[in-house]
Amino acid sequence: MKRREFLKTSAIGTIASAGMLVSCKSTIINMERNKNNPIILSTWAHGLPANEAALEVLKNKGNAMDAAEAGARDSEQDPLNTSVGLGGLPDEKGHVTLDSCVMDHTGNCGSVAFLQDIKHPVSVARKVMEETKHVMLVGEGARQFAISKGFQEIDLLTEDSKKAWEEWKITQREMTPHETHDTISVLVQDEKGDLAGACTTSGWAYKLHGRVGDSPLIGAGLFVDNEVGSAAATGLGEEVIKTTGSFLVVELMRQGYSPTEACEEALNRVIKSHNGDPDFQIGYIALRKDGATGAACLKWEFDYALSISGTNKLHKIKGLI
Ligand code: SD4
Repeated sequence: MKRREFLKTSAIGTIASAGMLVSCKSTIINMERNKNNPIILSTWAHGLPANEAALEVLKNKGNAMDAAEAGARDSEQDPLNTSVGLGGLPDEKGHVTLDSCVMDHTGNCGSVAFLQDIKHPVSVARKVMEETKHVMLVGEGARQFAISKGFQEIDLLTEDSKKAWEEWKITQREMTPHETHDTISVLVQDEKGDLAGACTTSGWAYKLHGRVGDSPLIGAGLFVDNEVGSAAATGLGEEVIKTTGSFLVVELMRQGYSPTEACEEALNRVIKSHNGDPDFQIGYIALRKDGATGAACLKWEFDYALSISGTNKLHKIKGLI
């Protein structure tokens, strides 16, 4: 087993990590590879069934990427989840438009944005990663690519979502993603210790037609660095994008912050840029290479599901402000 030592030196010092040198702070963290593998960490309460689906894949010899994809698919196919895939609330024009990305332990990634009529955008994102030279496909091009790969076209607007949209049209009340949260992000560490992640959403309910959030953007909605850890976001995508949130969380872990401290520090920057009083939600989850996990949210409450050592449990945390 490889042993990594993260050496935090004073203010701008160095981290010595098996030959890797990076700036950081003081203390030594032994980055032993986690022995409690596998670990699955997912956003919100529907992270519980997503974790189960991911675990099943791992039990059948799937790797971290297979498991993260399976977890995300579980939410995508759930018509009762109004923020993901089938049954997702539409944009202002009544179109369900989907954003998703995946990233594996090699640093490879794939993404789709503004994708319509396809039930499993996470699997299309994986195909972009594995079967094209590109990272990201959007809109009609992404849809055509999906169809060319055998994905079925289906109407994702359920009767319930249509009804909700028709009611919204009467008032056109401004909503934030927090009112209809439930984007699923799944972070997995498999038995080999490899990390991978997936993120998938229908985004901000009743958004402008064409709006894309953080969830398909590598570094914003999701980031995986197999040396250090992985992180993923939920909440107001515009604000996650402005701080490249998930990348920031992983970089802070590289500098020696614990997963929870890293999530908090990333959120502190948002709090500062909104004069201490942001009126929206962002939640981060983080999984470090040594198996430490953490999460934080800006306001109100946030739930995440953690599956570790055979137990899959929902954890509730309070906002920083
Ligand atoms: C977005 N981040 O499109 C997503 C929304 C979300 O829980 O996370 N909802 O901005």
